[in-house]
Amino acid sequence: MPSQLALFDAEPALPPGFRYAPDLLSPQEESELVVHLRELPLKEFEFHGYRGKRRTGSFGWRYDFDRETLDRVDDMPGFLRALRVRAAAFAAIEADRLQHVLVTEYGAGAGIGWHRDKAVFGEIVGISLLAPCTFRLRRKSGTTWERASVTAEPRSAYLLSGAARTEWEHSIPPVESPRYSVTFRNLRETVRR
Ligand SMILES: O=C(O)CCC(=O)C(=O)O
Repeated sequence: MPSQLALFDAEPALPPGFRYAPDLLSPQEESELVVHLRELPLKEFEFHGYRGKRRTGSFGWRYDFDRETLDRVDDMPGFLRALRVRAAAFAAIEADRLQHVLVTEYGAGAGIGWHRDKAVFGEIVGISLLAPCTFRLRRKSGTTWERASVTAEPRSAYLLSGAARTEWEHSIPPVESPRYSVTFRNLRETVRR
């Protein structure tokens, strides 16, 4: 029988469909990627006039939050296509099924609120660079929330699929120093154009 202390100490289990790999990239690969990411023409994220303290850029496809449309945009540059191969291998998805990528730059003090990604997207593979962050997950359970979290370390990858993708929300509290995330998403069959 586990002791009561052990029960209180137990971390809530991560939701089904969530996978995490701590060292997808080497420090050298991370540095090279950051050089490329800093050259991208990222724009301040804005949603119905609200500024999210993040800068973002999309390739392949771009979701327009104001118009609620998915639009074709420039193809991924070579360095993101190479990263996509690594992301796809981790997620056991064919690389060309990850047709969209979102690059997000979080300045110190920036985070992202609770949300589920738009239904036009299927699985999500996120790669974290520079600062670590707490990747939080929650799901409504009666009148309370089931919660789980993981530290997304620099150079790590996470996969959101299954229930973790469709039933659970995620959020990231403000980071202490700059962080980049590169999130590859696949388009659901019904919206593929
Ligand atoms: O930065 C991340 O890893 C998560 C990004 C995210 O949740 C989003 O852009 O919807």
